[in-house]
Amino acid sequence: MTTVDQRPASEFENNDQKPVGHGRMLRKEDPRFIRGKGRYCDDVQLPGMLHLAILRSPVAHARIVSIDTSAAEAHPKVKAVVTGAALAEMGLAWMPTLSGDVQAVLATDKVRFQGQEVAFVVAEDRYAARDALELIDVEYDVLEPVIDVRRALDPGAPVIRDDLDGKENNHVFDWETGDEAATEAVFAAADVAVTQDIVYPRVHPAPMETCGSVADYDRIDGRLTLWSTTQAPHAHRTLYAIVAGLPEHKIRVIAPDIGGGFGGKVPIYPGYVCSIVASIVTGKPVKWMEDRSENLTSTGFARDYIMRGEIAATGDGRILAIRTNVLADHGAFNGVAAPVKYPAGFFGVFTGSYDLQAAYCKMTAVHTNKAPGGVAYACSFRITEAVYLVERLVDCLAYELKMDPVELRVKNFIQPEQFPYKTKTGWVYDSGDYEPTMRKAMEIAGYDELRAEQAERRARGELMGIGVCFFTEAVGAGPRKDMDILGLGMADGCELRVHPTGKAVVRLSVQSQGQGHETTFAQIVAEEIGIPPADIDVVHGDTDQTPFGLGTYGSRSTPVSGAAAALVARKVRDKARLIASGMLEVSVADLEWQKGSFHVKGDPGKSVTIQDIAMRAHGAGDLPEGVEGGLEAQICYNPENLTYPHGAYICVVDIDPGTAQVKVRRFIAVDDCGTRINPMIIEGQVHGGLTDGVGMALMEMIAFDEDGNCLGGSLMDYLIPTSLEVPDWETGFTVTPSPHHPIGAKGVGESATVGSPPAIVNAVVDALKPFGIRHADMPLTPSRVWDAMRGAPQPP
Ligand code: MCN
Ligand code: CUM
Repeated sequence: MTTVDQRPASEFENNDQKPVGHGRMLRKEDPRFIRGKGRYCDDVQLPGMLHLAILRSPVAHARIVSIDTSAAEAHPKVKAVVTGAALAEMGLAWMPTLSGDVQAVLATDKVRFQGQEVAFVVAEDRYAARDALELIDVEYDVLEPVIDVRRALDPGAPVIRDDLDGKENNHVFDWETGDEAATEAVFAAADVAVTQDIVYPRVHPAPMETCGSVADYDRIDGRLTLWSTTQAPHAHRTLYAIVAGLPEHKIRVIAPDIGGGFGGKVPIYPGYVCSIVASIVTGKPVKWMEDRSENLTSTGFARDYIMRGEIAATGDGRILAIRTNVLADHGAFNGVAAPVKYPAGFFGVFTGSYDLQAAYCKMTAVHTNKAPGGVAYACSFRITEAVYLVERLVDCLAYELKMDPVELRVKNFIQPEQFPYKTKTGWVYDSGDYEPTMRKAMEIAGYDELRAEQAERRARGELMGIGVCFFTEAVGAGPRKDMDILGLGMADGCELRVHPTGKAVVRLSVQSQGQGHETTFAQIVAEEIGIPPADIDVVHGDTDQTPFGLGTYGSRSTPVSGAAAALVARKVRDKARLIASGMLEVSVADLEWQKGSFHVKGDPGKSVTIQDIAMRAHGAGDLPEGVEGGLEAQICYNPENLTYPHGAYICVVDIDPGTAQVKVRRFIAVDDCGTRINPMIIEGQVHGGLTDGVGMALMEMIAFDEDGNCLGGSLMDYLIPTSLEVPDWETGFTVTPSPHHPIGAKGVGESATVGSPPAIVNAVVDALKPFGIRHADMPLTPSRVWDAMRGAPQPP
């Protein structure tokens, strides 16, 4: 079923059919955030707490000859200095990564990227810990680094991972999907085939809050409490139990308020492990907080894909096949969060929103002497890269066919009656109705008028560009049979308790980093059981207080935990119905539910509210036979499939012909995430993601010099956009519910980050059409645009 709601947002969102649940409710968490009263990791203060600082490698590749810690140990405020050798004695020098590789907690043999953890100091205060780092003397024997990813597999390239048995090169994996032979046959017979090399540069999620942790190991009862900046507290707890050998029931992981994660807080970082070790060694609570440079140079990067894309079509613009070859730079340790049986989100959607005859992808990942990472930054497991590839390729094809990019897309859309649609790589898109979404974006933009204006401006020598992107995402990992992290299945628990007075607490396994879960999950439950959202408390981010689940990433909270919350509320409602039948002395079949109360069919005057029922469930007196006291339930939800949100984005840019500076004049984003729980929060998610897109398309890149020095160690060098660089966003929506989600909702948290870079780059390339340019690589800084205008070769 597909509904394209054409009413203005305000009307839809204040629909009086929805008095309790879904709607434009202000965020419950904001009173504390806007008053500066959030409780972040660095706000945790414990009696006797010590501070930890990490010594990091100044070079990208070197053998450690010796480490002298004696001067640091002599510092009057220093309590401990720990090196990799000391960790090795405890069996803790290496830890598993999310991809089943291992990563050094502290380097023992070699350093493999600039910024790698080499030793740590624990001291009475943060300043003393930092000062003492300078007293540690490390002798390095510098080795040739591997920086250019294209050279990583050259014969004779230095082997980075000589720690791994029998490793003789820098190869990580080869993965493929689709049908190579069938795709080749379609290409061979096609009228047109276009090939384009496309780079998605290494970028950083750059959250406002850097990473950190406070570990508190209690030597008396052997319990470890860890406050940490994590997007996945339960998964982390299990991994700590496995790595450190601590019993899992004695570990409590708390993710307090988090100042942005964007994927960068999915992995376990060495710093977290160091703080745990430090607390065990000293018997005191130990805090570790990164500074900005440490965050930018050592925590999980994103993207870094070098792609060769090919697209085949008929002469009149019927797209037949897409083929791509990807070279992925995974850095020194393979820390990509990829489910064991699920190669990459890339494979799920690189065929885009189009009905193809064949597709094939081959991907090779390699090690380089750069920081590990790979999941981060609103990517849904590399969907960002896939959408960029296909949406750039379609524009390259439009360029060659001299077709309008919208017309070409619409002509090839998967049609509404084809859903559920099985792609040529075997994934099933759950629902979609693409053309109305595209038309709506064109309507808001005034597409035809914009093209007319562009023609006039071009005639005057002005550089105006209009860029289009139409994306389909796959978000909401599981189901557990297909997806896991290190063998932990991707399903989510949820628990709901209604207290005697009718107030409720819902406990989630996912954890918010700014997405407003305290509000939207209260709304989901409110909609199902009729208790107002203000009376529902959302508890999350504490393994002692919440059921097991795999955490927040891949925009999975709404698709997975949101479904769990709706279903657990329905379970409670079912029990409430039994109790109501006793209270009203009618059979269950004679009861009707209406937003918070049961009434007798045909007699609305005879009714009980959910609050009455809650009191009865806990109160004196008999309940119907077989009904236990209390009003609560727990479930574990295993999604049937991913959800597939889509969107149509149109970007308008002007380029200054004298300075090559790109200005984003307008940006229209029409998103379809199925049923919308809180339209204001969705808008916030979209605004944030669009701003991310301006950053990646025009400004951001983690660059290295040939020695492997990271050139973007501060926000002076690693540019991120501010309100000055972005236009007033123009948003719209359509609603195509997910058929398998209990309330029809799809995820939206990453949509705009995924969909905006191709729209912006397509707009810039469109503006540069008079120069005969078909492609230019991000970030489209003035110097790159200038070079493109002058026909200079692209940088590597
Ligand atoms: N929502 C809704 N209706 C829908 C879908 C979502 O009202 N149909 C609401 C949700 O209830 C939730 C928010 O929108 O409050 C985002 O929901 P969802 O799409 O399920 O995504 P998650 O909550 O799982 O958030 C993760 C996603 C990811 S993976 C990244 S990366 C990212 C993003 O969220 N990181 C963020 N947005 C972020 N926003 C902030 N402020 N900070 C981050 O770190
Ligand atoms: Cu890939 S960033 Mo989000 O999925 O946490």
